[in-house]
Amino acid sequence: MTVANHFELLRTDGAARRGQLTTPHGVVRTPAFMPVGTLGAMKSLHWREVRDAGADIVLGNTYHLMLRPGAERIASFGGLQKFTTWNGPMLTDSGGFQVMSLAQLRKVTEQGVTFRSHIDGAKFELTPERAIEIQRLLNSDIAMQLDECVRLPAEHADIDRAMQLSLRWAERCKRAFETAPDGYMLFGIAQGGDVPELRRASAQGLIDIGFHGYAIGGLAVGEPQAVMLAMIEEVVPILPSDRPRYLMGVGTPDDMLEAVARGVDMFDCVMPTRNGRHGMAFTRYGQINMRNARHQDDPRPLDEESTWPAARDYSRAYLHHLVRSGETLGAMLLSEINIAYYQSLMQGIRASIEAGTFEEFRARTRECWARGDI
Ligand code: PRF
Repeated sequence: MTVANHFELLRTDGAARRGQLTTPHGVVRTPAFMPVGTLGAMKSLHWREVRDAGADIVLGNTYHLMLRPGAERIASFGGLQKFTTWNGPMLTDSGGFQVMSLAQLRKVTEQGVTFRSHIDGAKFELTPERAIEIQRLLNSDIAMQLDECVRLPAEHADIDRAMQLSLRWAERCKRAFETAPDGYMLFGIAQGGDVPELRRASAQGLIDIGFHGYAIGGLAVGEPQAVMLAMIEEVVPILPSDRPRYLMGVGTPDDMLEAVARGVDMFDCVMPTRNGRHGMAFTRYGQINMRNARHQDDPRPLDEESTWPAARDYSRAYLHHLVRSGETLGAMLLSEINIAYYQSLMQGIRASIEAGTFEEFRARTRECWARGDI
């Protein structure tokens, strides 16, 4: 059965792609960065700020939301969009990856994964069918298949086993998703670690099943950036060019720029918000650690040319003081500044692809990062 397509490729520039994905809750301009609102909240930010910063779509997590407040409860409020007031597109991760990093006593079988909640030890089971059911209850615009991601480095046999299991789960997820209304999407996730032939087999297996979009998982899990980029280069040429490609859990601004240059359309990462809460600022001149004492008498803003007010209005000395004092406002300001930087980078990428000048944009952006903060 053919799978409906909600992605439109508007323009390419080299391997870089400018597109748009139409979801039940709105249009997503790609390349897109999805800020991570794991628990139905963007840590330290108002939804208004997330929208104003230029995000079209945000990410939520099956694992966290099934534990608290529970998928059925969110469904009774009309889904995540209504529950949270974020009235735009939402993608939800399927839970397997978070179970592996957070839950206790987890066990993977053919059937699915069983685990104990990291909150109160309660026992749960997540099968491919339940992962889809939960994401439907959340009213997620884009659901992800349940998969198993192995951390690198890993043995070939383990990578192979997890990749094959993920393919069987992909098939079960596809079947479970068949009753979803038109417009809602399910993405498959390619695994295969750092082994080129397993990566290709995974991508081909997913295409044979057929999805609305294709994610590349199992990367940024301990391997060097060069390996990650090499794996993207293995998978992208196999993927259908008329479907969106999503690199999961990535990454730094540099990772995203390089992945776009290789044909990736979507990203998500906790880095801008998490690092912001720890005193790190992302700017056009790279990452700046605001805890550093060199900022304590510095009257300059983080970036006087930024389109984001907080990056222009507050002195580095004040931001340094807030971070050092553990003031909530420090985490709030750096989180919004970082999300705004990530979104402005994506906006710059999109505009340059449209203008056919992505390579110049990439070179200029890299030069700026290399110059550093002076
Ligand atoms: N699978 C899922 N979610 C993920 C990953 C994955 O491999 C990654 C790996 N970078 C981040 N988030 N389901």
